[in-house]
Amino acid sequence: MSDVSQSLIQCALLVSETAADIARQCRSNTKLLSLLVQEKSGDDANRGRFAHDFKTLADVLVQRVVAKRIGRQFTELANNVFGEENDKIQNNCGNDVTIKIGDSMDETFQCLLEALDDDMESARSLAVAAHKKYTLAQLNVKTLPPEKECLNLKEIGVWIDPIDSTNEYIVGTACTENEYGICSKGLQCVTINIGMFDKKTGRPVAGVINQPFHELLSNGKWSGHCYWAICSEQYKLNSLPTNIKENTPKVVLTSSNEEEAVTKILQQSGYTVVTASGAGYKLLCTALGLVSGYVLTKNTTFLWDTCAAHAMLLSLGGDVCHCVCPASLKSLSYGPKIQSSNQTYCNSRGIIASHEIEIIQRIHTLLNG
Ligand code: 2IP
Ligand code: CA
Repeated sequence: MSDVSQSLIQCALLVSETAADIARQCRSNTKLLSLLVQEKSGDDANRGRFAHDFKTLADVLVQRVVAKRIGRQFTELANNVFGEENDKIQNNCGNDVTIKIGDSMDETFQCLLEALDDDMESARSLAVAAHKKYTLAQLNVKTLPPEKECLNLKEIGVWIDPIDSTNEYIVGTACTENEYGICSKGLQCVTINIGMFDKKTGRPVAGVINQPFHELLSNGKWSGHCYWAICSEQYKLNSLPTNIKENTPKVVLTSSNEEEAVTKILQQSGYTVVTASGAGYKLLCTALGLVSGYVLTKNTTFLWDTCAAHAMLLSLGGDVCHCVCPASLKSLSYGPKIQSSNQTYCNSRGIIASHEIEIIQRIHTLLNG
């Protein structure tokens, strides 16, 4: 298929696989990983959640690759693709290098060479990965998205979370699923999230989540899985399992950082409370129907963590709402990045997410009295 005929959701899904491949390569190359784990500072850091917040070359590179590919194929969107990370990484000589994806692989290679202190082999393999294009047939996805999604591109903005659960990504262990099919931590909690929203209404309209470390194969390599959804005026479509509502256990996911008191309230109302890492992963588990919902009372997630999964939950008839919000139940709303400070884009009242509005209403009442 030629790039020109791709829909935005197809493009996002395909570039999420390029991103997943970069994430897997950086993870499997210990040299790359140890060279490039860097602590975030100032407004960029998620201080509410981590005493030390890190980013890796994979975070920065993935964000640039996704933004470049979408902006190139859909020029209307070129200035409307936003991400969690800034585009700089410091090399071992202490110089800030701005990561740029060139029009040619060689330009990207030259840039990576500087970031990687002239490590030719690593720079070349990452440049090849950054320019690699997949076909839909190569993806591990349940169903393929439509060729036309009828979105008005002039009104769309995109939020990218290049590597969600960076801390689990750095630690790099494989985890075993619990009885609900959920990993409480580990590489399985890492997701790449690409969310599309309507700039006028603030509503998510489409989303892609790629889980690069979905399954550890017997040869020691990881295979990924990707998911997509559209929730526009014309379509409510997704690649998620069907009939999830009938089979969902009365389980709620929370952060390991959540307040005891919140867990108690949920338990007293008959919910089993399970913790897992990664905001994107917890939202994905909710969209997959593994749990009834995800509750967070803290200000530790951002628009890029929630936008893609929010579109998925809307496509199922659910939602993602503000949690600590006694006056009323309100959906999270999305807007473009106009300031550099990450705190501006924080979901500061926490979140309640579910594939069923009634569950959100029940939990909202429980927690807000
Ligand atoms: C993080 C990541 C964390 C999450 C935090 C996010 O994003 O998803 O795991 O905390 O809210 O902002 P928790 O695991 O407690 O849910 P990133 O890894 O992109 O910084
Ligand atoms: Ca994140």
